[in-house]
Amino acid sequence: KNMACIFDLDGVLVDTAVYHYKAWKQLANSLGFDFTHAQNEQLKGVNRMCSLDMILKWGNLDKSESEREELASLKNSWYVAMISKMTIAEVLPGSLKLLQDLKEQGVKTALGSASKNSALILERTGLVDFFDAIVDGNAVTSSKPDPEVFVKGAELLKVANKDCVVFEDAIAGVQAAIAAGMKIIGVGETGNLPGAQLVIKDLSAITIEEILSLYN
Ligand code: B16
Ligand code: MG
Repeated sequence: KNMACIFDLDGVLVDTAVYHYKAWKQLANSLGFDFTHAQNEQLKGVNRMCSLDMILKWGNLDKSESEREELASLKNSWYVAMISKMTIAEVLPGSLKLLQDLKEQGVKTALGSASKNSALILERTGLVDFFDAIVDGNAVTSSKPDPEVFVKGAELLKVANKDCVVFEDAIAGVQAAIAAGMKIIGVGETGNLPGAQLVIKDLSAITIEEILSLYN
């Protein structure tokens, strides 16, 4: 079957969500406020500038365009310092095995990430060679929940949207995949990701056969 798997990066393949959280929290604290864990959930999958705008709103702060650019790049410098030290050990359980199996069986794969730092992360963790197409924050204009990132991936793989399965940990990402007309396997806690066909704890909890059975 001409189907494909499209993987989100942060929170699905690698454990970088914790670094985003630390860096945003440090930024908010430096501005004199804090935000909750539940609020942080809303930032997942959302691009850098949109995340900053949400955080500034929570802190009731109004910043000019140039101040916002500065704050975003400050957060990014902290984040990049953290991910520059990442190792293969931070690849989440089951990711490597599933990517290997998909490659062996000739199932097409794409990355569908909002991050502009995906190249560094893929290089640090040795995952780069597993993808037939890479679509990240540098390749799109609209942030998840807009479907652009996944639609571009399907186009590059020459697979119909309805024949793509998206792996996502974020509410915004699940919404993007729904808008693209794709199937969704949620990664994380059940109940947290309405709209997913299936929610698994991590990629060690799924096989290619189970992925293919979503089409029956
Ligand atoms: P960057 P994903 C997303 O990656 C993260 O979940 C989100 O928290 C982050 O703000 C966004 O990437 C942008 O990342 O600042 O590195 O460009 O989950 O879509 O792989
Ligand atoms: Mg994610």
